[in-house]
Amino acid sequence: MTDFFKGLSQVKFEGPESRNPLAFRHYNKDEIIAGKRMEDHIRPAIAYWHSFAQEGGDPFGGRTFERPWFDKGMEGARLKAEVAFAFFELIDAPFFCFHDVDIAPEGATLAESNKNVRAIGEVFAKKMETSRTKLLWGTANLFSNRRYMAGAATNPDPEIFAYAAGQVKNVLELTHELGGENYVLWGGREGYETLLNTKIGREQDQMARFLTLVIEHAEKIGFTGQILIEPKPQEPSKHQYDYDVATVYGFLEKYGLEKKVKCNIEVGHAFLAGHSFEHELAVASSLGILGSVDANRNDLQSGWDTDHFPNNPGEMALAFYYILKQGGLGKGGFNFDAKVRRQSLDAEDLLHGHILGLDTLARGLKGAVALIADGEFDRRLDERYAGWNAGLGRDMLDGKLSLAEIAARVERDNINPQPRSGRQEYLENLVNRFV
Ligand code: XLS
Ligand code: NI
Ligand code: NI
Repeated sequence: MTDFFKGLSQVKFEGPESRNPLAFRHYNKDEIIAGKRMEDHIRPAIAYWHSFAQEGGDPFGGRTFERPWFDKGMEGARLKAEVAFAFFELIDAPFFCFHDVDIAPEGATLAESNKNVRAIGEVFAKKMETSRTKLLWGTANLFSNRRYMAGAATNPDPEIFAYAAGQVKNVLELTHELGGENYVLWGGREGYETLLNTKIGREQDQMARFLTLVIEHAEKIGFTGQILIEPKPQEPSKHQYDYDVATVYGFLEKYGLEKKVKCNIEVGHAFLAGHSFEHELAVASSLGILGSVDANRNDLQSGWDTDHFPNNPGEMALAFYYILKQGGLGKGGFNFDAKVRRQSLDAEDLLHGHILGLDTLARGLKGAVALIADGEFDRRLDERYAGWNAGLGRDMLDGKLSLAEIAARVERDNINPQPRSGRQEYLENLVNRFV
């Protein structure tokens, strides 16, 4: 048992009027919305790394958090697992996510590291017999250790590719054994710092080979979860091969993997790529590769992937709009890839962060459901493109007319199109009614 959360009890829904800071005001997991429990729409997950491994450091100073499991090797890792599952219960989380290095210390060899990960995996399995918290996804950290400074799959040294494969095999199998519903590959250092020492085509072939090996192994062991790539444009590598959703799709298609892999889209990464979060979701959904979400936000003034907890219901409403339109995230969910700030030292700060995130998602979800139920938003969108449903529009789309025939049609019918308002402000007002 752990007394890390001494004095704190399970966070409950108390409604918007509640003055209790340790209660949900909007997140009400069992409330039925658009035919489904709120929790089943959101499928929220706790990120092991940010909540239990993060030390509160920044580029100018190290650890600010004092956690009784830090620097204590495997004994600390076991305590950390105790604390993690106690937290899952306090926040009533249906899911969690982890990297191998978050859960267990690295050993001197791959075999030793993997053994440590497996030992904590056994602790998880035991805990999960009685806990309701399931595994949304597992992943291997192929970016922190110095061996990965020039990439994992895309490293010029094939032995590093091989080492990474040994790590991924272990975590993929553990993810499968724990009933994980997805496996994520974030290409942390799959990119380059300078072109002067880099062969881009060579490295991309390596990355595709690695991904293919992962897919094949997943099939071999009977893992039926989603394999997800998490796009991010910079940081840590100056140039990353998984820049954004569209880039990832082009990569997947080039290597014939677009039906086997989807995307895990992170709010802060979308922003770094110069997009909005909803843009990335809409693109992924239109390409059929919207798999899961990393929920957070960036500090918009200082930039970078600051992994704040989400606090913008309006942004989340637009996100949910695209998710609901494709019928939900399926096996995916909303992983809180978010951390409390380095001055947020206390155990209860972990609760405040997740309450903020969950209430924000709940408000976003409700807003999107109301927007869709009202119908005007979709109607307006359909009307804007109605010309393509019949006549000239239909014929051009269906390939019935050549360029010359289209040109002739314009002259014959004296087509002289008149510009129409895009009604952006009207639509922004419309959305505002619901969020
Ligand atoms: C880092 C990424 C990372 C992935 C998992 O920016 O968001 O946390 O989600 O490796
Ligand atoms: Ni992430
Ligand atoms: Ni990130």
